[in-house]
Amino acid sequence: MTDRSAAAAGADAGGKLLERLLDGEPAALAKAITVIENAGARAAQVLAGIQSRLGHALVVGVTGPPGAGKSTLVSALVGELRRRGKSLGILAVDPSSPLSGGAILGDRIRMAEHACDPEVFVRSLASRGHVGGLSSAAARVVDLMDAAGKDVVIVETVGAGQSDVEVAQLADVTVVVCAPGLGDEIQAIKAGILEIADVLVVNKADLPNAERTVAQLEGMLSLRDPGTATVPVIATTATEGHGVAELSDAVEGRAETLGGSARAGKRLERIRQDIADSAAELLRRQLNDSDDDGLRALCRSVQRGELDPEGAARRYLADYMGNKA
Ligand SMILES: Nc1nc2c(ncn2[C@@H]2O[C@H](COP(=O)(O)OP(=O)(O)O)[C@@H](O)[C@H]2O)c(=O)[nH]1
Ligand SMILES: [Mg+2]
Repeated sequence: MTDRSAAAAGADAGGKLLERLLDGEPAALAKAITVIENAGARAAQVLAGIQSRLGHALVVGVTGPPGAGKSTLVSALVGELRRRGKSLGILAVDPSSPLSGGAILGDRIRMAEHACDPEVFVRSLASRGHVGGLSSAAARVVDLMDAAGKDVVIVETVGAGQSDVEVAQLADVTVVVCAPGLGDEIQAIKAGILEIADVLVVNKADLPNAERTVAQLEGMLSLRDPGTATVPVIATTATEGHGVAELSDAVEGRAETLGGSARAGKRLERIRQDIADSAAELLRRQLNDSDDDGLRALCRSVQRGELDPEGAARRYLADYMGNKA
């Protein structure tokens, strides 16, 4: 095959894939996710092709400490939202898992009850090998699920610091889950996680001390925003489905309060962040590979004490932008 006919065949295959993806075909969605995980020209083509079809899905982030019952709760929430007629995409993100390609076994088992439902699409992402980092890989998978027509996309992440905040940036509504008797649950929540919560859940309400945990959280919230109760605290027993309808109401209510324009604004902010990340990455690569005279001269200036590294960086950027932008 000549280069040109190979490129044409690739474009055709990409075009068909895009069409099938936008029709919501589960196999095409799975294939498209693999394509964008592998990056390359075809990935760029798929990502460009979906941009005008984004913004339909409500993106719900679910985070909290390991063992709080997030996956069990997500499965119960999926059941409730299916009864409300919604189609769903679920993305489990585990920054600590070295497994690739998506088998987070426990989560798979917990989602098994939805395995035969074509309106429920489940995918896992592990930490390894994503160009541009885990959170941007997750954002792209969410976009694909959105483009495939899912009404709600749920992103579950283990509460492990930075990942929570990144989920919050990805999500329209962020649900923070904790459980009584996890020991450090309140500690984890104090460490910034409260700031990102739109809805707080105390799961395992069947265990002792659940009410006390609810009261503690409500106390912390009222200290933060005296007189306002914008973040509801909901007790659930995910294993029994208790409180799940109330949680669905809270999530859907929050989405309504937020409105379409706020969600579009969040999306623009995310795109801005993606562009900034890509620009920083390109510049880093350019600098690492660079052997240009300008950069070498700046190094010598720093060595002679004429400039500090930040000043040199500013000068390099000014020259670089002047010449290339
Ligand atoms: N008693 C009780 N156990 C639960 C509840 N929800 C989940 N679990 C159990 O807690 C464990 C951890 O659940 P999982 O969903 O994997 O938590 P995750 O790590 O936050 O995703 C599992 O053994 C669940 O069966 C609940 O409401 N009550
Ligand atoms: Mg889980």
